[in-house]
Amino acid sequence: MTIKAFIFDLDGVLADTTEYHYRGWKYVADEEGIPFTREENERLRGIPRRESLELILKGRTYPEDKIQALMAKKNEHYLELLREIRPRDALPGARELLEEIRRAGLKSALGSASKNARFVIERLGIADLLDAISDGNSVERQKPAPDLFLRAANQLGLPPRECVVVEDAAAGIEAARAGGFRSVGLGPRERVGEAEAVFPSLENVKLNDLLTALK
Ligand code: B16
Ligand code: MG
Repeated sequence: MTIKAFIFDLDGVLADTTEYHYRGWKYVADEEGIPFTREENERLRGIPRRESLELILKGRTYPEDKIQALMAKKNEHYLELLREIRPRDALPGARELLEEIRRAGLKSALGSASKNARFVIERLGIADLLDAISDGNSVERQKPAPDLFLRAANQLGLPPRECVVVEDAAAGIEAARAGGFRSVGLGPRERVGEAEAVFPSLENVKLNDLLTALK
């Protein structure tokens, strides 16, 4: 089956924002006196804001207004850290691959759980290389539901089997498979081993490497 498009996750695939998400949540967790480590943050990859907070709270029950306040505080802190984000913060290989995909006449879309995705791609200077954008504001059901990627494919006018989802999170690979997409995982096999093909990152990865791995 011909591959006509790639749907990229943002955080951990195109943008080096994982540490900023960690620091945002760490700030909130410290204020609440809740232990929160980098290792625990790893499990929040691809997980939307509210579900991330629920995982951090580990069964502690807070009233709704407090939940809203903590999410707002994390986001404020995250946005503060993002003020410094520049084109050089695109992950190695990301821009080159987007450019190569465009030159080859294929399409690229964004499929990110983040509500800050548009801001980030503008700041990275890659918005013009994306033909469609689906983000945390676009659908109700987030990853591991396939809705975000299905919407992106729909925007591109392509069926899922002609689109490759590129993801760094287990929840994202699960979403890709649930939607009938081809899949590429970035990172350790323990995390993204369910993908059809796995690479450590996009560094030095050419379009042809992806197409060959998916044959
Ligand atoms: P926000 P992705 C995800 O983005 C992040 O991996 C995850 O850590 C974050 O909690 C989620 O976006 C929501 O982000 O708070 O900015 O709406 O990996 O799907 O691009
Ligand atoms: Mg991600």
